[in-house]
Amino acid sequence: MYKIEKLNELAKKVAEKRPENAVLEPRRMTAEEKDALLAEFHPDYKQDEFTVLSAGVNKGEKIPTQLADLLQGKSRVDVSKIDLSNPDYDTDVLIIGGGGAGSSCAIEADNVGARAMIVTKLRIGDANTMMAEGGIQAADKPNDSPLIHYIDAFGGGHFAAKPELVKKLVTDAPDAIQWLNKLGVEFDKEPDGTMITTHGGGTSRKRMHACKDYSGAEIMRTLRDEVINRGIPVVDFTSAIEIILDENGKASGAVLMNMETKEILVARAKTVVIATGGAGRLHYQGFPTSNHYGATADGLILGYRVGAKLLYADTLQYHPTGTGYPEQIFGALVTEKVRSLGAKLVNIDGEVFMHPLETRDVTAASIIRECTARDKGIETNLGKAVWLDTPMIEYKHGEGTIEKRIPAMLRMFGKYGIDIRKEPILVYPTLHYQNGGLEINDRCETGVENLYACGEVAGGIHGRNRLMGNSLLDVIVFGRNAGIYASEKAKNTDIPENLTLAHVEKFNRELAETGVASDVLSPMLLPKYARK
Ligand code: MEZ
Repeated sequence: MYKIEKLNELAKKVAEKRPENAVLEPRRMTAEEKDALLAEFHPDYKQDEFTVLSAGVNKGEKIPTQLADLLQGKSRVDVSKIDLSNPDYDTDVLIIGGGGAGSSCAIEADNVGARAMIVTKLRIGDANTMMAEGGIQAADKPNDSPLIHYIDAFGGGHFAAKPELVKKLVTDAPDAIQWLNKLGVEFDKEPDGTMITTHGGGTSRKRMHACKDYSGAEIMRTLRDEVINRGIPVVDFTSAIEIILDENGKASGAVLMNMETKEILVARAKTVVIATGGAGRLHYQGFPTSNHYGATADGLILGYRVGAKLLYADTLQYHPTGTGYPEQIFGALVTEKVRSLGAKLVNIDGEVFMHPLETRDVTAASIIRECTARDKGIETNLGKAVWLDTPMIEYKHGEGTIEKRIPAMLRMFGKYGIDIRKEPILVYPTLHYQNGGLEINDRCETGVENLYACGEVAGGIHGRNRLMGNSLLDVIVFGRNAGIYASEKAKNTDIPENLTLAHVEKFNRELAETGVASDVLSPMLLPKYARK
C-alpha cells in the first residue's frame, strides 16, 4: 500500500547506496539480451493491442487499435455540401501544422520566394517541439562525423530506417545547428563560444546540443519569432480536416474547420505540406503522455485518406522516464539529459538495474520488467515506478549543476515540494513519440504528387526506435527541406483547377464494402477528454 512516509523511507536506501552506485559501471546488454527483453516487455510487442487495417493503401498491415479506428473512421466533411470552386484562401505552399517542422518549412519557403501559409488547429508553437527538453544531435565536433552519427541512428532504429533519410538527417545536421544559432537560438556554450555537447542514449559521441533543458522551447520560440517577423500568414485555431486533390490526383489544398465557430473553409494551394506532429494524446495502451494537447495523429488520417502510405505506424516510443509521481505531472517528460548528466535508474532495493544510456526502447522495457516480472518497482498511488537518482548528478559534478544544466526539472518537481537535488524521483515510461508515419523520400515527398510531409508525422527516418535529440533535428532538417522542395514544385505548378474530394467518397465506399466503417469522427483534433 502506497504511503508518502513509505516512499521517504525507501528513498533513504537510494541515498545510502549512492556512493557505491555512483562509481558503478553497469555493463551494456548484448544484442540478444535486448531482443529478448523487447519481445517480452516492450508495448510494441503486445499483439492484442494491435489490429490489421482493412482498407486503404496499407490494407493488411499491423496498426495500433486506436489508430486503426481513426484511419478507418468517419470523415468530418460532408462532400455534397462543400463548394470547392470559390476558395477562401489561395497560396503556393499550404503548411498544415505550426510546430518546429511547419515553421522551418515556412521560413525556407519564404526564402525561396514562395507564398507560404501556415494553418494550425491551436496556435503556432503549440507543438511537441516546444515540449522537447534535452537537446538536438549534430556531429560537429572533431572526434565525430556524420558517418558515426549515421551508424548510431541506424543501429538505434534496428536497421529499419530508410538509408537515404538517415543520410539526409545526419549530413544536414551541422548546418541545421548553424542555421538555428544564426536565427538566435541560445545554445549552451563554453566561455570561448564552443558549443557544449553531451551524450544521449545510444550515442557513441557527445553530440547533444542543448539550451539547458528548455531546448525545444528555445528553438520553437526562435522559429515562431522568425515566422511572425517575416509576416508569413498563420491561420490559427483552424484545423485541416481533409486534403483536396485536383482532377489529376495532385494535392491542391485542404478543407479547413474553424475550431471555435466550426465554419468550413477551403484553402487552395499548389503544394501541401503535412507537418501535424505526433499522436501521444491517443494514449496507446493506456499510457500517459509527454505530448502536447493537440497530438492526435491528424496528419496520418489526412494523408491516408488521400492515398499516402504509412511506414512503421505500428512502432511507438515510450520515453523511459515519464514522471511516475506526483500525479499532477504524471507522464510529464523527465529529460534523458538527467541520465546524460549521470543520474542512474535504481530499483526498490537500491540496485542499479541497467546502464542508464541504453536506447530508449530497451530502457523503457527494462523499467517495465523491473516493475512487473521482477517485482522490484516502488508502489505509488498511480502504479509502480523506479527511482531516478537525481542527487547523484551533484554527488558527481558538484553543487549547482542541477540548477545550471536542468533548471526546468528542478522547477517542475519543486512546485510539488520535491527537491531533485536532495531526493531521487520516481519515473515510469510515458508515450512520447511515433517512430513511424507517412512514408517520405529525401525530398519529403509522399507517394501522392504535390503532397509533402515533415516532422513527427513523417515515417522512415528513425526506423523502429528513435534516439534522443534526433527528433528536434529531424523537424529542422526535414522541415527546411520540405519548404525548399515544396516551393520549387509550386513554382512549376499552375493554379490547380477542378478541385475534388472524390477520394473521400471512394474511401467511404471502400470502408462500407469491407464492413469496417465506423462512427468515430476523424481526424480527432482534440483528445477525448477535451472540454466541449
Ligand atoms: O529527443 C527527445 O525526445 C528529447 C530531447 C527528449 C528528452 O529526453 O529531453
